[in-house]
Amino acid sequence: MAQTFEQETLQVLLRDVPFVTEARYLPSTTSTNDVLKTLAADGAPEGTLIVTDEQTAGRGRLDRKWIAPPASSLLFSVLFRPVLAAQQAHVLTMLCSLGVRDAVRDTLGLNVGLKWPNDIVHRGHKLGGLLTEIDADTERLRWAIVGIGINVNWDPSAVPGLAQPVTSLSNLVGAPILRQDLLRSILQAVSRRYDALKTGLWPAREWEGALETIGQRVVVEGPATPIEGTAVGVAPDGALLVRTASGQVHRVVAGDVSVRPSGTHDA
Ligand code: BT5
Repeated sequence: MAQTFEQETLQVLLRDVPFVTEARYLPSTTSTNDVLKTLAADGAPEGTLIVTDEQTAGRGRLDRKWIAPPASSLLFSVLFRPVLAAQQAHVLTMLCSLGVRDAVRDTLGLNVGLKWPNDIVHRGHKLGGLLTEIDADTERLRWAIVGIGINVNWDPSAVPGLAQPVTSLSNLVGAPILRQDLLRSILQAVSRRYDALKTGLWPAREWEGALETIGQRVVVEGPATPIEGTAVGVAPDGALLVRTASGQVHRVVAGDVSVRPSGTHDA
């Protein structure tokens, strides 16, 4: 029987990417993170991948919405079962965002940057985001899901009410992009980087080097009083180091905070 386009794509992923153990394509779903959470709780193996063409409840952090017209974007989630403590989970966001960066460079010849803690950007314009969600006991993670959304073949710049300037890969390269090649390349890069992590190679310095945030004046807003200062680096666990006017360096952990350049306002 003839295979659908999606089945062929997924089989290529299973063949070419050692990390991917099971792959499922859903034409439309609520949120790939939500689907994978249910599978993770039921014991799905590390390397399970969910890919969709449309989300009816795509999410960012703090239940913010992730917007993507049908078939315009890469929308997928991958399951990790790493030997890590809960407070180390951010390393998975680091390695996946670096994997996206590798793949965009390798397949499109384009250098994208990152914005602390979970954005893919190009000169301050957001083109993708990662949503890492975990389940853990006191000792270690039971699972971590990294959901990735990337604007590929659409122009998001006219969407009202977004928190920062936005763009897409097709806007940047000036041509439509084959999403399946990019997806395969991202998963291959993530697979390589995850193997490296397992041998003890922590990607914090490389991630810091890719962050457009470093050197910028920032305001960190969260549950506590806002901190204003200069982003001077990241700690090995991914915490942002912000030096205030008094010279004191604050550690800001990824979580319920937003970082914006000083002098601008979040929508
Ligand atoms: C993120 O959150 O950037 C993480 C987005 C993760 C989406 C993926 S898609 C696959 C998987 N399944 C899901 O349900 N989610 C993941 P955050 O840093 O909180 O940013 C959210 C903010 O980005 C929103 O409040 C908007 O301002 C903005 N935004 C929404 N859609 C956007 C888009 N397509 N491009 C750029 N910015 C967008």
